[in-house]
Amino acid sequence: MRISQVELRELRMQLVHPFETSFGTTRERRIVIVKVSSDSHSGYGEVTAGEGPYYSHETYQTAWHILSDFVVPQAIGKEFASAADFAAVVRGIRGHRMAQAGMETALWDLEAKSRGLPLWKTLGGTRMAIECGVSIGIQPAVDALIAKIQKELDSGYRRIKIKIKPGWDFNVVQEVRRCFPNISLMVDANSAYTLADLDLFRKLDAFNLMMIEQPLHYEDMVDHAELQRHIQTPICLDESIHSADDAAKAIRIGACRIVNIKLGRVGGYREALRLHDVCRDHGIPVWCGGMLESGIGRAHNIALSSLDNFSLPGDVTASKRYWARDIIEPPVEVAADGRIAQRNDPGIGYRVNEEIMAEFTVRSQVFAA
Ligand code: OSB
Ligand code: MG
Repeated sequence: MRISQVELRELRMQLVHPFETSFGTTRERRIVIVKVSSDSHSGYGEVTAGEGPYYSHETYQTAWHILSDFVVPQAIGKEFASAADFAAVVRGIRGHRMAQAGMETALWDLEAKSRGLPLWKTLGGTRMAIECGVSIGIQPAVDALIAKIQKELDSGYRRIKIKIKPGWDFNVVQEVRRCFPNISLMVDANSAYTLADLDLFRKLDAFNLMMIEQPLHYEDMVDHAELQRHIQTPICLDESIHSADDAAKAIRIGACRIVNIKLGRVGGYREALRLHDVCRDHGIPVWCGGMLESGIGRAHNIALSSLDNFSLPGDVTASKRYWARDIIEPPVEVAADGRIAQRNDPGIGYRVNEEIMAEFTVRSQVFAA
């Protein structure tokens, strides 16, 4: 496939509910969408960078800069035998993985559509339906959190993840466990703690959590290994893992027992597949993280989650939890058993509604070969 055209769009989309983590609150998303076209087909990708440099150094604006000034010029007009060859073309670009992933994932969609196959099958996936959990942000009060958890359990979700931060941790988890003694429960700290908080994590061992996600610094592995030696609850790394090589090292030093995989954080499918395989080979289960994506990013997460080592429920949920109107058709739906079924249409398997996308677009640019 030869890339004849690339279109970048910046969307502005209002979340149905604000989402609060230890690094801040998001009410409105700015989302960069990448559409790559050959002479016969088009593929779509989503940049998962945030509005500000808080989850990672990237923002939607740095991604626009890196894509429009470097990634697109280096890839346009080129012939790709496979989307896996994209990495070699942009090899010189250091970091900015979310920007790169926007384009890389679009190429995978394009490749699958060119072959007339669903993307999940192109990736080698085997899971026809994926298990879903929810990530619940920090709430104004504990009773609001308890009510939200009940609502998500009633919808069928199979695992509850709650965000924690200093001041919203032990007491909250204790109360949630009191109300829901048997649910699959985990916490995500988004790097809000240090080894000085060891006592807190020791105390959390009492609550039979599935895992504690990214408790310590966003670039650290050494302190996480130290923490893991002192607690029973498995540590799951998110922010600290950018590649298969990172994961191999984290596993070698005992910094985690579970890994969260996000396409954007690792630069796209090629690295996500390698990361998946490294974890599988070491007996480390993985699950698919979420970044408050629109339907396009959501569809990619569903395809990725079809791989065999995605054996834990991911943060991949229904469109309506985030959006009054999504940009794909049909919207992502979760069955009463808490699963999302893979679709068998070519590529990401959902139709992108260009008209709705145009309504949300605040900036666009077309690049022709
Ligand atoms: O750490 O997993 C995270 C959202 C934005 C940035 C980081 C994270 C999250 C989530 C939400 O937890 C996952 C989702 O529902 O999309
Ligand atoms: Mg996380």
